[in-house]
Amino acid sequence: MVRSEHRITLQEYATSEWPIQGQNEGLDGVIMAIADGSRLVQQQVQQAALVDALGATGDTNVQGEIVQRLDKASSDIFVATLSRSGQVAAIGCEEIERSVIAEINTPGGYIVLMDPLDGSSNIDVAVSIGSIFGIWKKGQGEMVNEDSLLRPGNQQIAAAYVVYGSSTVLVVATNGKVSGFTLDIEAGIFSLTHPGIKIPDECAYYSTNEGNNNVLDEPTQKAITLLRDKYSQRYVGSLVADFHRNLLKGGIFAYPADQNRKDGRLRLMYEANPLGFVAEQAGGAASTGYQRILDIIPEQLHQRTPLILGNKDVVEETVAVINAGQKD
Ligand code: FDP
Repeated sequence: MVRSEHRITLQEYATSEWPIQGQNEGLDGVIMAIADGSRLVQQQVQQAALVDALGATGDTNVQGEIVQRLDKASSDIFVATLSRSGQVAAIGCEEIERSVIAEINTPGGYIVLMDPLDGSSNIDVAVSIGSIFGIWKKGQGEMVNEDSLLRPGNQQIAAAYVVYGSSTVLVVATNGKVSGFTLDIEAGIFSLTHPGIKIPDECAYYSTNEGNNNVLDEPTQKAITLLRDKYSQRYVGSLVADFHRNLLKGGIFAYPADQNRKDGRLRLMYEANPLGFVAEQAGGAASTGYQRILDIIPEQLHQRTPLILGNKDVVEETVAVINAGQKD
């Protein structure tokens, strides 16, 4: 296959774009560690069935969910690459109950919260899955402990996610800039393929689990019906893949609270916050239905939240319908 032109590699982009004006020193190291880890996870995802790595470990995670063998492998891979970068003071992870604090408390450094493999139910069936990362900077000289991870999303300085789909794409958002990089699997190099991502003004899709309709309250049901009347439905069932499509094509993802999940289904610190940050940097929005996701003051590492995410106008309209209904 003939390659059209020289593309900027992630490494080239990282050294020129991050750190930004002398700030965020070492952020390039964190992003490169995520890229290194995702290359290894991509290989495992691709090979899993051939090397008998599919299926469950037999354990459940802190939320009582079944841990897939690839969940565990991905968690180990990213903890290793992030720790090796020397830039990460603490890691919070969906698969690990307590946070992982670096042995040496460095004076600078970053705090990373991650869902190492999002979309567990799709692992065994060759459907797109991904990894999600929120990145915070710790204060100069600050010693981190477990509570240091409980920072609101509006303090993130960057967020990233990877989709392992028909191609492997890494999307990185920093202040005001969202860029996508595609992995050349043969060369093992990510190159810039999606510069300056902005959510299209036009909303094409809505993504929600319609099977939950009967357990939604009336205002939320009404909001979902309005989405159904206007847009096409696309629901992969991996948040990261649904979000990626909606980011590039225009769309809204909704996993609201319902009778069975009063606090919602998705995790605040390593799903909603990072993707909310990416959405906002790309011109979109993220809400619980009542509050901006990034303004939530977290209480627990693994807390859940309702999530309405995507095109700003459509998120705002949906939130307005939910709120109007509550006042009736
Ligand atoms: P999964 O449990 O398979 O990891 O992170 C939770 C998540 O997937 C999201 O990726 C996905 O959007 C959602 O749950 C799917 O939930 P439903 O099966 O209830 O639709």
